[in-house]
Amino acid sequence: MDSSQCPAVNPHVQADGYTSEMTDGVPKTKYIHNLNSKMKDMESRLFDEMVKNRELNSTLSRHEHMLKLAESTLDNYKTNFSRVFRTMMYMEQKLQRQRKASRSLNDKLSNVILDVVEVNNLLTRKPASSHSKFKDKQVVVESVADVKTCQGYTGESMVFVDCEEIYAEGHTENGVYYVKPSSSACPIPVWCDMETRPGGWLTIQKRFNGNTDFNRNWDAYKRGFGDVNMEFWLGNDNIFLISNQKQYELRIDLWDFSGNRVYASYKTFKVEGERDFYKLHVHGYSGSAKDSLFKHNRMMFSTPDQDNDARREAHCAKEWEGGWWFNNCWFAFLNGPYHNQSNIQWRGIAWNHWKREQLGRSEMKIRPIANPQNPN
Ligand SMILES: [Ca+2]
Repeated sequence: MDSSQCPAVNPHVQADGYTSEMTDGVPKTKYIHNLNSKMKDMESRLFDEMVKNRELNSTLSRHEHMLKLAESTLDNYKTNFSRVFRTMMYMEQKLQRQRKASRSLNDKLSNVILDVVEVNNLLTRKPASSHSKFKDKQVVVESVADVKTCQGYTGESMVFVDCEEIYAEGHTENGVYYVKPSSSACPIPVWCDMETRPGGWLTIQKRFNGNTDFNRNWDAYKRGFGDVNMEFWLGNDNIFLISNQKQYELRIDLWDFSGNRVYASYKTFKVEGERDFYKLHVHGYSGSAKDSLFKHNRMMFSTPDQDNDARREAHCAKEWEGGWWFNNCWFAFLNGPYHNQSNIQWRGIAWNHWKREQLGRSEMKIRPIANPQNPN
């Protein structure tokens, strides 16, 4: 048979139907089949990745939401913390104010307790001296602190708290009388000036001849010294007790060596107790001596052994040899050494606004204000 008559056989088509045309050494049909297979595989994996991506996006969204919630909570915490912090600061300030108020109350309470203790100390009693006849005999200044019992005192005079009450009872003669300050248990001898108008002046200091030494220390000025009939200092404790039982005025009489006399009057007078160093309170000057005491108002008492003055670089009481309410150091000074002459350099009794010389006599005396509500 003629080969040309035989059906044509495609040399690239094999029995399984694949053409034998080759691509990259693989029959083309098989190559395409492989590609399709790979494509499907990739599509499948792409689909899986898309699913995973959606899940990741969903997770991310949840996390973002949670993060926002956390931020919001944190903001709330910050706000609350600021509020709590401000509250704490407010409470701390309030606590500090309360502590301060508590300290102030404690101080006041301590002062009250000290006052009570001080008065109690002064009320301690001891036997008192004779009380029958006082005039023209020596009567030593007696401190309330030294009076242990009131033995022998039964008379009416015991009830008088100052010379003004004695005067009001008709005793108009100058002299020594016993008065019992209202917070004291026993009487003390005092000199009552009944002649200086309007009468009833209780004398707390008197000097006229220099026989009594006024250059003394704290304890002597505290208790008082001298003879009530002569020269004396009544004692800071006594002055404290008497001047605090009512409202008192002060009168100071001064004489020079020629017998000239002036006076200084103050509407109010009071001294504080020992724990306040017998601080002086004196106001409302009038008189003929001019006011030399104003610089001594609110000054504490100083003695040669206690420097409570306002002059830092000096000890006024030691320098001027006497106890007084020194400032820096003085305009008025009535307790210094007695010089029996006018002497500009050394003056123990001095009142600068009257005369810049030693004075011959001085008296300090107090009486209750007639009408405390209207002292004028
Ligand atoms: Ca000083």
